[in-house]
Amino acid sequence: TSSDSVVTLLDYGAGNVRSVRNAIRHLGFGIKDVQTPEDILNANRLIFPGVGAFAAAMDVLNKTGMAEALCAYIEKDRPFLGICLGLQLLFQSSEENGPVNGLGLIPGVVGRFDSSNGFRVPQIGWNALQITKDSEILDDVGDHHVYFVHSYRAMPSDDNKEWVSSTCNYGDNFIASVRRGNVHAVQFHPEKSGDVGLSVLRRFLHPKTNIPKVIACLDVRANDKGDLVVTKGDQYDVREHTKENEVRNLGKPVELARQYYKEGADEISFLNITGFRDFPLGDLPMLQVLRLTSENVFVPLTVGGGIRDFTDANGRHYSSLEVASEYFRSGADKISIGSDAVYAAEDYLKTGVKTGKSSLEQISRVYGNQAVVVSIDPRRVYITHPNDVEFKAVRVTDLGPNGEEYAWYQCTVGILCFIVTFLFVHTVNGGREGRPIGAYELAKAVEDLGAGEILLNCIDCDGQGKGFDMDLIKLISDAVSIPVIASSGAGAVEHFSDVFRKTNASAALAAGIFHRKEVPIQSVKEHLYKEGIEVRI
Ligand code: 1PR
Repeated sequence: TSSDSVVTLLDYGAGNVRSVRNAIRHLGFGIKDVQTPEDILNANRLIFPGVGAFAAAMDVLNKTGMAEALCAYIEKDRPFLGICLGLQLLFQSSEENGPVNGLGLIPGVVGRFDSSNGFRVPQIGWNALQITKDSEILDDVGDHHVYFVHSYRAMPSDDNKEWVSSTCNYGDNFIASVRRGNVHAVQFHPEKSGDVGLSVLRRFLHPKTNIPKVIACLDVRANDKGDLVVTKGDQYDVREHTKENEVRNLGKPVELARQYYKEGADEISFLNITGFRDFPLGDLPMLQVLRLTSENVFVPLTVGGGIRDFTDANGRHYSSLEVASEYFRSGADKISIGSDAVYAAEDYLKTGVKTGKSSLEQISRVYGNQAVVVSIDPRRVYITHPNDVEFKAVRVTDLGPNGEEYAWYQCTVGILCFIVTFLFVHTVNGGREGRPIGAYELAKAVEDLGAGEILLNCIDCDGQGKGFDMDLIKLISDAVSIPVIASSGAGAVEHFSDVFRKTNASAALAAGIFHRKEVPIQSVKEHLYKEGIEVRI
């Protein structure tokens, strides 16, 4: 477990914090218990579920030196979440068996509810919040009720108004939550407040990150009759292993894209892997697919395949920028570059000079980095020792066929051959060629050259349904700061939670399982949600 996925818990043993522990684990985090004040100072993220009585809690905190450590931690604006008494202790003092001094970070005195106005004390039950300022962790709460159990409460005043993020009415209009920078505290119990409570904890644990995306990918190509079909390869081989050897046909691109949009896909990618293709602008059907899809599919569309400079049979030169522009005009939000980005990265690494002339650089200069995806299509190459190659190697989770403990990931490009037929010269997709560059080197180089996102495939895993290549995805998503889309190998809903838990991928893409209707997109979303990973529902 990386330190990002561990939360430090301050449990001074005064009561039951089992539900808080369970909720944290349910959301996929490990727990480190505070033993010493240093543990507080070293925490990445600290949860303080105060339990028991105010005076007894302050007594423990003062005696152990934890009160001082807590104040230092909070004054440094380190991520903090106080719950219930964990909110009250932040105030100057409490009337509970007191007055007793608190940590003194927030102006105000914690007092007892007034039961004379007909409200039973303690407040034990569900109540709604009035959100008074942007608190981030409460973003999903809205009108939902949350669970309170307390007899004492802090009241909003001019002195503490910079802290108050929501109030609640129970006879008094009391403080339900506070927030300043990274410091949060809530009077209610998120661990007892159902889904909406879990969302509060989740938002504290995963601050400000984009929620992971699920992308449906349609590999599109002309079949032997010339119709555009959605196909799907096994390790990039898209032909049926029958006598006719035809291109596998899994449906019509526009129809499938619409269906995936309705089922909740966060993005749709079209990869034009058409074999016989003079050049993309001659490929009117693909432009038509984009036009029709974008009419009623309202999530981002990416298109890739064949984006490069091109000279046609009549000697007319088309720049990759013109090709991309045509795609954008037809409804694409992003274009994806594969082979041409490999050549650009190789040149850049050789010379150390950004010429500005590669497709990648030109398109990102005109349309912005966010519009340019680089598709990496690497193949795993096992080695016995990481120094056997000049490329970045990883220690593999599963050993190679000869017990090799390491692998590097060799980038490949589509090979174009020329076929002269009766009237025309066609380019043919003639398989893939390994290049002298690794996925790691390529990813870093294209980030430098202006790529805004990486679509990370893996030929070995493609179509196998055995899960993503975690070694590869970890390597690349840790190496670059642009978003990385994990692709190739999804076969079950668990593969998606795995990739988001164990790597820094921002999105996961699948093709086969969606096309073959083995796993609907909705089930993936539901599974992620159940696993405590936030998704767009
Ligand atoms: O090199 O710029 O012309 O781009 C070609 C594009 O086409 C690249 O993005 C490359 O990935 C893609 N491509 C080329 N040949 C194939 C093939 O299958 N023969 N498809 C191909 C790529 C891989 C993924 C696939 C995932 C998930 N397919 O797109 O969808 O592996 O599959 P799974 O969930 O079924 O495992 P250029």
